[in-house]
Amino acid sequence: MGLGNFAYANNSNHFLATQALAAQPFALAGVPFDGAVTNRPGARFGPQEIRRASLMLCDGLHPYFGVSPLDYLGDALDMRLPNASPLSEVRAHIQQQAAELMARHHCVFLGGDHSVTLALLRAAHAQHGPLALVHFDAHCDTWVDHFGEPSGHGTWTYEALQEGLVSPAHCVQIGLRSSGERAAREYVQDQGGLIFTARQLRGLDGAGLNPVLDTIRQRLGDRPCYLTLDIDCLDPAFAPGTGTPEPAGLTSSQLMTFLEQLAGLNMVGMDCVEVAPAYDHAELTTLAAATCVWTYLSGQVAKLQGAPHAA
Ligand SMILES: [Mn+2]
Repeated sequence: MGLGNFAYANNSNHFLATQALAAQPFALAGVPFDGAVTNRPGARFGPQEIRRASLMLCDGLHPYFGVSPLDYLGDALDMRLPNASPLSEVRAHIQQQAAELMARHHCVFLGGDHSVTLALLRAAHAQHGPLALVHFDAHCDTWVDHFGEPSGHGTWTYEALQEGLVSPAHCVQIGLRSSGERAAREYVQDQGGLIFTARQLRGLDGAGLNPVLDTIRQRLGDRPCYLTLDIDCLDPAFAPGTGTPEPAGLTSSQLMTFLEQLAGLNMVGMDCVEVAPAYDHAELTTLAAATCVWTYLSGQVAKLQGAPHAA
């Protein structure tokens, strides 16, 4: 099978995978931390199960982009993280390890809960300056505290904007629908960014999403862009294995349309977070996550190759 899938590459005894990473333009890394969740823990097991679910994605070309990312991809395995230290210390570890990888590769990180994204954005910002952000989520993640604690998996977007990591006008949130006070739910819009709620996107798919996609492309332009995918943006029918599921979410095909059609943005990195395999059924969630990561990587490899769907 060769270096046939993310799972295969995750075998640390696999000589080809470990040797290949150094020269590969793209790298995958797990961030197995879930110490900042509000509700159900378990996302620390996301990386290994997403890799396992990638097994069948690796036999051929992506159906839209017409490429396979595997010849361009190495697996940096999972970050070594403390899991009983204050969140600020965990994030410092994540940032340092992410910075080292980002200096050498275009990276995709597998969470972990969404608190890890703040550390990843700090590393990306150090390299690229204020970023555009495409943020798929059921939740706004702009709460100013975490149920009395200063930070958690629902505060990172607020913190990223406060720290200037993300340019407010170039921040777009897609799929929001959870309960919450107006000030938090509409914070990004109040700062000048864009929000497309799950309700606004109901019934829109394929070409029906073109006006939304055009608006996003025009707004974000060619600014370095980070994409963060909280798997709970999907309806629990498509992704039940997550800590904080919210009914009436995006469909897999809606999300795939976004990922395909936004590939032409100036992407500098991605994460896929909040996959909690213990709550999954029939690998629905890990398969969705693996397919999303594969689609993102295929889109970026297509650009590298000058393939027709890259724009
Ligand atoms: Mn989130």
